[in-house]
Amino acid sequence: MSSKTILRILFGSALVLLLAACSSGGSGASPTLSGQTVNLNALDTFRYDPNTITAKVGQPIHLVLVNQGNLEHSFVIDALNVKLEHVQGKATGDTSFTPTAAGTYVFYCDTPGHKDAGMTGTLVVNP
Ligand SMILES: [Cu+2]
Repeated sequence: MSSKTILRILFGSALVLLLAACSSGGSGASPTLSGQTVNLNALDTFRYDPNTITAKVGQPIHLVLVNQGNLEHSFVIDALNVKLEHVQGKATGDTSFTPTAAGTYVFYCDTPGHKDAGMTGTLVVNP
């Protein structure tokens, strides 16, 4: 093995270690909360069931949208950049997100006309 090769190997593993250190280092402060899975039914009557979700700041939410109808539905929270679109009739889609600030957030279906027809709900994030 030439010394050049050894150097290359050393440099390579240093880089890997650096990357590992970067990706495992979180931003710190927030306590680790166990996540919750929320099953939300989307209905062709332009309703979600349930239409209220309760969570805590820093608690990961795994949202499962179960489309019980035949129309395409979606789940969008603009303020949290959550967008789960094009869930076809009788299909299921899912997304995960973690609210970082307490508050009340509106979620809605962005299939044209559905929000106006009342397809909205509320996510309550407690401190
Ligand atoms: Cu919809």
